[in-house]
Amino acid sequence: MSTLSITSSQQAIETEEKYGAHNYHPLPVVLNKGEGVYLWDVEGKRYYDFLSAYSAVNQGHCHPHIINALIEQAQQLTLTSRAFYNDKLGIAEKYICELFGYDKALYMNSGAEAVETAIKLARKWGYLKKGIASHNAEIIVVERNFHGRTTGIISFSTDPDSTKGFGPYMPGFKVIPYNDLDALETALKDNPNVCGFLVEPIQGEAGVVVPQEGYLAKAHALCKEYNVLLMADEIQTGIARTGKLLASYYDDVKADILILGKALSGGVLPVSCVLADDDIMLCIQPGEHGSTFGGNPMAAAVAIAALEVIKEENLVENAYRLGEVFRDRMNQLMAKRPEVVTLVRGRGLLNAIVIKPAVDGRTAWDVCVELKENGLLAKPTHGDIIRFAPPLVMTEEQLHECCDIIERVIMNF
Ligand code: IF1
Repeated sequence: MSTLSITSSQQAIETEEKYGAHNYHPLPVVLNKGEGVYLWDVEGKRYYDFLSAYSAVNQGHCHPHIINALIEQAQQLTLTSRAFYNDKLGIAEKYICELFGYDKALYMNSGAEAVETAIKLARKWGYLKKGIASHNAEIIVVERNFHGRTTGIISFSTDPDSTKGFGPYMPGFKVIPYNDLDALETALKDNPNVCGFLVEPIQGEAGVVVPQEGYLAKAHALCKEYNVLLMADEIQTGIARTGKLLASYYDDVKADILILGKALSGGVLPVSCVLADDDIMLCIQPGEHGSTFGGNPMAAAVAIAALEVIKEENLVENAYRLGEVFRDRMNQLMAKRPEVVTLVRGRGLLNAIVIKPAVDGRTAWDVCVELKENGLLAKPTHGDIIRFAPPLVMTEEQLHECCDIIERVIMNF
């Protein structure tokens, strides 16, 4: 049987339509090359990437330092499982612990796996250290959360598309409003069985929702008061995306459990990680948790290289500075077309604009299709919100060129 070769975008779309699950509705573009801030489609057209694979490609597509680390390790040793040691995992654990200031790291693969790991860790700590009665641990989460798509994680989602038809749901979660400290205090005061508060410092999927100044710091103080672990999901907001190494740093918060993923590998392969200090992390003992590929030598080598790029190319500072330039341009655009752009929000290079549907029914999706026609790739979320998240390696000149494209499309919308 000959292996199919894709020679046109249409052919690729038809092939996926016929042989692939229909669990996504992609923008009609078929990509076959990425480099830095650019993507190319099968026909050779070049685009600016303004999604970065949902902030997994902060370092830019196919970053040479990361790719070289992958190639070198792939030719040496790819996988041992954790049944044996390998000579890369310890280095990657030390590197990430020292970078973020924790005693221990537990590497997994997908972000959802890391969130599930954090849930198990918080529950175990609740039973062993807080004295919660077995099977009674509760974790507080917030409305419009997004932490992944496993049956456990969707159990506490408030998005019908994520939950409908996938029950029964895992118990042990309480949903409160985001950015509401009174609701958090009430939930903590009412329930001695709470072991954790799982939250995104900025809500990504909800549409880049930035909480009030000091929200995370005050939430952490409440968690401390009630002996509850703050579990920060920085899978999308971490690794320099928001103009700080972690979005938590806007509030000078060091979460009790830190959850990373996506750009931890620069988009090269799935690498995620849970960090915590010994009194929490050592609640999980040998044989109680794991994964075949978790912490494999390639993931270890790639994670180190991906984090080195963030530091060596000053991507935190670049994201902070270009984020201000971008929001300034978008606010100017909103002033010109307030009947189209009704909101601009974000931090660093994690931003979003809200699009008012046109009288003829055209929506944010149609804006994104038009942006694609003009050489910029972005995707709407929740119908009217367009998330803009370019790779953090973008130059100011490239950013202005992208803003010119967005402005041209919005002015003609
Ligand atoms: C999809 C959303 C973004 C995440 C946070 C955990 C995970 C994610 C804060 C799980 C993953 C991805 C999943 C992907 C699209 C994308 C997404 F639209 F789904 F919600 F970015 F906002 N915590 N987000 O953002 O990590 O298991 O995917 O590695 O499922 O469509 P994962």
